[in-house]
Amino acid sequence: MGGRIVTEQPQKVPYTTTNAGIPVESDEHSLTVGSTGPILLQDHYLIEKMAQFNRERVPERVVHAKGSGAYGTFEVTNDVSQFTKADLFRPGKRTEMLARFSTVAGEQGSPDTWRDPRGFALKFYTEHGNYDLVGNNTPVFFVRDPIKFQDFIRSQKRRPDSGLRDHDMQWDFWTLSPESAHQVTWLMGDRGIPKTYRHMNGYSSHTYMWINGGGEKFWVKYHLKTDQGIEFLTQDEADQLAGSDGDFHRRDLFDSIASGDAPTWTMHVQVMPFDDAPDYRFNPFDLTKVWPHGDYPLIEVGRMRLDKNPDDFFVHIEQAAFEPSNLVPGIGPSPDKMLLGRLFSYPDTHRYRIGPNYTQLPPNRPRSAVRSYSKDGPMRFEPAQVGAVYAPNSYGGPAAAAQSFGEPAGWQTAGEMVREAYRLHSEDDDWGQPGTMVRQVLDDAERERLVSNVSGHLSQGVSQAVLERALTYWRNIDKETGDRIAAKVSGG
Ligand code: HDE
Repeated sequence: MGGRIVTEQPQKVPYTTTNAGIPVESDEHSLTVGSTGPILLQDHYLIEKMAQFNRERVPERVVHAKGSGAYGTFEVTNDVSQFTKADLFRPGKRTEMLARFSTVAGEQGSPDTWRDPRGFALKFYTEHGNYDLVGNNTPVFFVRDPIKFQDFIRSQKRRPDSGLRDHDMQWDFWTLSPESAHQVTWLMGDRGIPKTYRHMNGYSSHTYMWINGGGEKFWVKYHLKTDQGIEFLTQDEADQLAGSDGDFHRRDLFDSIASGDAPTWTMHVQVMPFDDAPDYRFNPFDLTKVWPHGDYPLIEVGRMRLDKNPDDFFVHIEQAAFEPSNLVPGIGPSPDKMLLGRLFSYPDTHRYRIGPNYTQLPPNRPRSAVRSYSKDGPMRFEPAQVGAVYAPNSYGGPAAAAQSFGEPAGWQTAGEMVREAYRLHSEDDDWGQPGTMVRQVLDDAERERLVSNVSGHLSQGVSQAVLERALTYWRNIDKETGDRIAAKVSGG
């Protein structure tokens, strides 16, 4: 015993317990027969630790796997009650909310600064249940039909043979899907790598319906403009950061909020009168198009502020379940095919990824009363509403109140069943809006970076046939830009 070093007394901390709250005997030594073993099956705590560890993961999101989020508040700053009766947009109203920002194609551990659209998912805990606005940092998307989404995503993720990402697959799909041109132009420009999550805008992208207190309907698109200003990273800066700090955006968001520098965004909407839709110059429900602000100007709605970090990332952010089908009274879907596909897909993915009772978990639990007739299932922990477990009943169970809230949907439909692209409006083409963006929205320096980003991308593993198609694709968007990309790719 003579040489034993006496260390400082450790600080007094509470005792460790098993998951059942029972005090455990050691954090460091399993129970053995003698000091050389064997280990005893009665060491329940050891077995619990190993078993729990094996079950620590839920499947990562099939897209948008890497993300970061925070809680905050949305406060209405303008009176839009003439367009919607939704309680969260009532003048002066404050609503608690959750936001999650993400990259799309990378896995959970992938670098934040890879070129990609960014997810911009919001959940508002309203008086009438959760309202989810699940958008991106760009106002358009690569495809306009949900039947193509799975193929699109596979072309952006990893090859089945090598497990590598592959620019040839990406350009092959894009150039065979000209409707992607507008989104690819956004992606290859500065918006493809925001400086931080705080320095990007959010968009509903889709058109939604708003319904006012008198039952009048409007079509709307949401824009959340960053109050921090839009900033971006160059390809070189992003490449450096991908190596030195893969969690750069996650760290920035968490540290900003922790240091009291809460980021804010101002929400605006574009509002289209319901009857304008059929004769507008392009299909207003086409997700590959924006509505020019000259036609439908921005109207301010309110401000969102993110000021509370999660105290447990897995509980609050990994298990956060956003779904475009969460629409509250005063807000409905539009006939956008992509949106309608998404109404099915998200709750389906949550049931698989998290479990059928995912709405009882802290980030997903409505702050308003839940009186649904669903019951039981794995990990259910909130007791069913007392009264009755079936409807209709004569024992005081809840009864639906359609008359008070009104049906959320409600546009007229008629026609033959068809499988076809939008083609009824004069400007339902694929090249017009990206061409306008390149020529009229971007300045010289932005166009220069676009040319450099595209040519750099095309110079990495793209086959000759796909490369030629890609040059035609860019010449279709804008002849001069296409020629400049061609010159740069061939070393000019
Ligand atoms: Fe998503 N998308 N998506 N998406 N998406 C998912 O949901 C899907 C689309 C978006 O932070 C998944 O929980 C289909 C457009 C965001 O948790 C999945 C279609 C837009 C997030 C899914 C689309 C988005 C997702 C993966 C075509 C922008 C992350 C796991 C019809 C307007 C939300 C999950 C978060 C996540 C399906 C297209 C945005 C699989 C089928 C367009 C921000 O359900």
